[in-house]
Amino acid sequence: MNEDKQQQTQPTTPSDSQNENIPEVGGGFPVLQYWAEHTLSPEGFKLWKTLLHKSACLSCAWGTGGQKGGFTDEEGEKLQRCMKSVEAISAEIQPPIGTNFFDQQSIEQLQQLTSLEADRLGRWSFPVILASGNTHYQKISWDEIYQLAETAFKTKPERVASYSSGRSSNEAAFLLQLMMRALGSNNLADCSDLCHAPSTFGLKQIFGSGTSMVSLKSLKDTDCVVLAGSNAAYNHPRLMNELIKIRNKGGKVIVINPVKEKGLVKFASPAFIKSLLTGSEIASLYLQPIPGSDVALFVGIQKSLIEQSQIDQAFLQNYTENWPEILDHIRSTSWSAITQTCGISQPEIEAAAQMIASAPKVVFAWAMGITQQQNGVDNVSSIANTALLTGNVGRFGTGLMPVRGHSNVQGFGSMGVTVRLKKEIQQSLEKLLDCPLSRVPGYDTNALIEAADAGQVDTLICLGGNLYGANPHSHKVKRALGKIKTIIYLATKPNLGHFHGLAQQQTIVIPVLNRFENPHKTTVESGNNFVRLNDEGQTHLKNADLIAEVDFLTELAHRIHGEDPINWRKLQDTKYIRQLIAQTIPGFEKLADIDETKEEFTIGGRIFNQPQFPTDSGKAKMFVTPLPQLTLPQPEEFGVANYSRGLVLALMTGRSYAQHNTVVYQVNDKYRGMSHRHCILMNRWDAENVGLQEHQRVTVRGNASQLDNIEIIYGAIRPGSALMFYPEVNVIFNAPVDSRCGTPAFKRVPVLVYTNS
Ligand SMILES: Nc1nc2c(c(=O)[nH]1)N[C@H]1C(S)=C(S)[C@@H](COP(=O)(O)OP(=O)(O)OC[C@H]3O[C@@H](n4cnc5c(=O)[nH]c(N)nc54)[C@H](O)[C@@H]3O)O[C@H]1N2
Ligand SMILES: Nc1nc2c(c(=O)[nH]1)N[C@H]1C(S)=C(S)[C@@H](COP(=O)(O)OP(=O)(O)OC[C@H]3O[C@@H](n4cnc5c(=O)[nH]c(N)nc54)[C@H](O)[C@@H]3O)O[C@H]1N2
Ligand code: SF4
Ligand SMILES: [Mo]
Repeated sequence: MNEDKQQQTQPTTPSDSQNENIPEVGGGFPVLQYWAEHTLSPEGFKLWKTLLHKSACLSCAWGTGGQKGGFTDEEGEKLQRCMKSVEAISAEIQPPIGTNFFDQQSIEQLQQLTSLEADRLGRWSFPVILASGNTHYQKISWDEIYQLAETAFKTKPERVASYSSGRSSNEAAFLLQLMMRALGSNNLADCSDLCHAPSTFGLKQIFGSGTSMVSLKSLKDTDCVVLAGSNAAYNHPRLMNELIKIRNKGGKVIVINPVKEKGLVKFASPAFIKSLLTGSEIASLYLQPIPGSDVALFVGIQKSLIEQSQIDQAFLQNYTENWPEILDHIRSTSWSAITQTCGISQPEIEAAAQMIASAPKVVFAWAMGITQQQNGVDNVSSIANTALLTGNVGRFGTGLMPVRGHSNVQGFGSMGVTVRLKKEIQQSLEKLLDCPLSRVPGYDTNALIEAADAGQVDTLICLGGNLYGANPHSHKVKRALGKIKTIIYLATKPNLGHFHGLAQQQTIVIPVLNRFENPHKTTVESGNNFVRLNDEGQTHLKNADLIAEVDFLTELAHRIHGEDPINWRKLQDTKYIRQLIAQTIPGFEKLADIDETKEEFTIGGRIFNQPQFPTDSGKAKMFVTPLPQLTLPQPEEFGVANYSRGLVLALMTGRSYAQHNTVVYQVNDKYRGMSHRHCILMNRWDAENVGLQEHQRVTVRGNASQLDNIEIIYGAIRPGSALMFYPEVNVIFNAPVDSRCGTPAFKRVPVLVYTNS
């Protein structure tokens, strides 16, 4: 094993690709151009209609739209809709898949499609089945579906599982878990297991509450944002408006990211004319640590705060537990261990500490760079410790803010779609169902794949998402899903999971209506804990045979469970589901009469403007965060017999500019100069050190398999690390998970990059 390179002698601000087409700033005119092209195109009318519909944006959890109109945020600010929203809507308003399409396309042919091609097939518009031995998906009637599904659910409860993705409504999510728990199964895997589970787990054990504690209003009041492991310029563009405003009033933004993301250096926001013309500076300080090393960096910041006598001793004494242990750990961790682990020099760490100490109010925000690590929970704890040491929690304008993913992923967790159900919810569900819930622990996503691979799952229902594409080690996932007897996918659009994630006996795809087409009112929850009400809508898919998720789930539950103690069919009116939610889920009381009041609201008990927390003692409980031991395998360990040039790197896998998770909208990433999906972003120094060059084609090998013909692109990325796009890259590696919450280490994948030529 070899230590990650220290790179003290290497360039810390590496040069970009020589491609002169790369924009100088993130955002800007290309965004407006995209808006114009789409909103003025033949589909423009449908697009505008949807943008103006009273429903929350489909895309990310920053949350725009709802009752105040498509362009308004929860503070009533206008012009808050980004291009990602248009991208998501454009994909949903595609024409339907033709009724005889599957007669002509065999499953083998469909398996050749790329993610983008699969999405471009159009909308699912009639239910289909692929039975074992058949080569083509075939149309199937609703009666047959319910019969097959009912039979499939009549197996041992532990052998039934669900997986879900956070785009469906709170109502559908609540029904899903109620149906599963009524059956006696806690197997409620969810995309959050692959995403922010370490945030939820970490925050819950420290503060007793697992979500962001910062409201949008409070964020607007802060003086400093620490943004770690997030590429908000791509994935939460409207957060950029807040960062610009914070900088404009003299505040600071500290970015922590091994990649110097263009839009986090400078961003041109279409919301402000001046910003659009000249671009706005975002990062006041940009630190590029070694992937996976954030704990070391935060412990370094804490050490420097102690050395500068900048910690808030009174706050620690009054409002936290375990602080003496934390101080001991920080003091006994040497500067050399810190700088060697994270690769950031002591003066840079001290500058960050100074910036945090001198800001009256600091918000700490993070995303996947922090959570998708083997020590993701420690990462979150180390950020929380930094906030607590400086008294930046429990006060307006301060706090911890995980930047969530899918537009309703947080709602799924609140609704009880989780393997770690809150005690209060468990008790109220037991009352509702009039029986104890099963005590058999449920499968999270990683456990689900393992259980399926061990032949322990008979039936799987997927409420959205792409279980196949989202997980590491695609071959293994395919094999595991192939051992499940029945898989039922509820989906709006086709994705690779529907063609590769096939069950042993039957795979059924149910076409569903999305949020803005739903005949029922629904609700969702943003990452800022704000609940939005979505109005009823209509689909453009005339003569198609789609169903609302709630209608399918209630009918299925009725067939499985009968009418007692829940009258499932009555729940087809979503108003009654909201009443059950209001009864059973703490903080959602206002949902009981939201149909009448139309009042969107912030969930009670989540935003802390006082340092009192829902823990047993009322204090925040601090956790020691050991420094990670970051090693990379030797080249020989990859089992490649011989190669002429190559090196081992820590690969980060994530999103390009134009994709939403496993769904690719455009092949190129113009802000990183990657013109197609089969590129690896590398540092020039690394490449040239072993005789590789930009644009050369290489093989990238992980611990599961390899991808050939990958083009090297130079980027402003930390030496020793690289970046590639998922879902394609998921084929090459099996990732270790954080044992506390099962989240795979997608952001630190050891790979051998080599060539024989
Ligand atoms: N347009 C668009 N919007 C989206 C999504 C999308 O796919 N497209 N997906 C949604 C979802 S589900 C999610 S979870 C979010 C994802 O949003 P993000 O978390 O912003 O997305 P990622 O691309 O996974 O990675 C974020 C950043 O982490 C950095 N990083 C990698 N490793 C490390 C590390 O070890 N330390 C630090 N400090 N940084 C690191 C990467 O360089 C990258 O800039 O976005 C949501 N919004
Ligand atoms: N290597 C690597 N892998 C990763 C990640 C990474 O950074 N690197 N990130 C992980 C993260 S953060 C996440 S969240 C997961 C994402 O994993 P998933 O959530 O499982 O995947 P998505 O690609 O978001 O799912 C898209 C599909 O959802 C369906 N869909 C869209 N809207 C609706 C709806 O309203 N109802 C229903 N029923 N279906 C709908 C469509 O069929 C669409 O094709 O991927 C994870 N995988
Ligand atoms: S920032 Fe997120 S929620 Fe807001 S408009 Fe953009 S994609 Fe939608
Ligand atoms: Mo996510």
